[in-house]
Amino acid sequence: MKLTSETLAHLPETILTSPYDRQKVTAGIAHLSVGNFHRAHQAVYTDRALALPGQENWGIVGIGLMDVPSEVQKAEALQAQSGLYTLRECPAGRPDVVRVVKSLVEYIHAPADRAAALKRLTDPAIRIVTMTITEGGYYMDEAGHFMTDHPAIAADLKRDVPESVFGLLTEALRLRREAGVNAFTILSCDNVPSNGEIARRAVLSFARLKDDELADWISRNVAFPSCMVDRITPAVGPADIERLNRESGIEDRAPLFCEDFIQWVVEDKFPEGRPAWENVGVLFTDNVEPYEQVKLRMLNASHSMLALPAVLMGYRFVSEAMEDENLFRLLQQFLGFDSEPQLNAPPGMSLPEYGALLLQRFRNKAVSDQLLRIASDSTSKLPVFVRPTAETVVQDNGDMRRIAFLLACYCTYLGGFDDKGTEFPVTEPRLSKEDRALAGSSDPAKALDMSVFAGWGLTDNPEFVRLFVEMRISLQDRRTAETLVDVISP
Ligand code: CS2
Repeated sequence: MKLTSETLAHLPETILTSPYDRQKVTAGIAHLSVGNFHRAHQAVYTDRALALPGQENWGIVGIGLMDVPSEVQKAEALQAQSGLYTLRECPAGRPDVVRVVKSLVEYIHAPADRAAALKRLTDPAIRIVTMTITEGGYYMDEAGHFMTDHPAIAADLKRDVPESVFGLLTEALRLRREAGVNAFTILSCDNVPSNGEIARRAVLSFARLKDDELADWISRNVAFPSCMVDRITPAVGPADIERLNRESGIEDRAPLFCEDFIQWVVEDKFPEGRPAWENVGVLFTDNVEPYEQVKLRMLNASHSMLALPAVLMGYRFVSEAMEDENLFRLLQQFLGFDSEPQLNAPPGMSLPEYGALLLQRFRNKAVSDQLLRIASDSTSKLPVFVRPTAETVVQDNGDMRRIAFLLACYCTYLGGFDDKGTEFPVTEPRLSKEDRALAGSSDPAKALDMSVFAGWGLTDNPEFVRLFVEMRISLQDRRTAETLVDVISP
């Protein structure tokens, strides 16, 4: 059965839907960059909220931003399906649940119709703009300043019709101000600490380069709440599409799968209103920071700590790598000795329990998340997920083996061959040529001059430099598994 708004009423009973009449739903949220994670997370909470009374004006209009073939395909698929898609939630040891998510009521591919995207963003009905533009998408340098000189930003400043996220937001806000329409709230849903503040800094910096007065207006009128988001959502390849459709019996051109765990902690700062997300499992708080810190520095950092060595060891799936006793111990030690001691637990949360739960989530075979998905864009992820922990360990002259090992694995991973000599794709869109050359230099210490490590203070500690060089040589001469044995030994 093809998935369309016509077939929605005739889905098999095994497929769940949130109980509301989609015909009555209008868009109140615009989401920029509709990745898998958005469709498995924010769109799901909103899908639940739309079933509550008085919520029908909080549908989502998705806006795709990237002009690449995969995004064009996704746009075509979602447009043909009126924004509908199936989502398979995969708990460990219990049957999967398949639902059709209905909250995405419209989809615009901005590169194909920039005017339509801008028009939607200036529509007074849109009161919240959410976005998932990845860690590196905020153009922050190592000191936390917006990269005003970055070629992508400089190019967008010259365009009449903007193409970047910040150009689009600034232009939409300018048009709203001109038309006397209230500003929307901007909610970043990326894995970045203080994502609200970072989004504010990026939007204001961009706007300031265009028009000082507009920047002042934005700073007075736009709210930028922070939030912590969590749900493991693997990439979906052609074989997954085939499998998911075979299992669900639905012909869906954009199906998804994810774990059953889901969490969203949001700062309650929505002057233009928001869906009743608090009634469908979202936690609202005045202080998101401790939740963000714990999630990024425990879960995301462990993901990197696992993925980079595991890829080199020839593993391709997270659950498979978690069965390697030594990798498992590496994560336990990283969590227990490096991350947890540096963190404050949010109210009612136990860090050891949180750590144990995340290891259990990683072990979930039904999800079979891809290590290469996690390893990709490590150049943007390591400074966000690992840097704060690494800085403290190195500054305190603590046991620096795990950090040195991870960073050494990152450099080897950039070479694109695992220990068995098998080539794997290295997706590092933000790695500069200079950094690539430093990582590949015959002098292993040179890699510490890469801009990805700028500001970490690593070279201030000679013992760290010694360890890092030792790890790099060991990775080359003895390979990853043997090096790991030394890292986890007492
Ligand atoms: C992962 C995240 O990409 C990564 O590095 O750590 O995508 C992770 O799966 C999500 O943040 C889970 O909420």
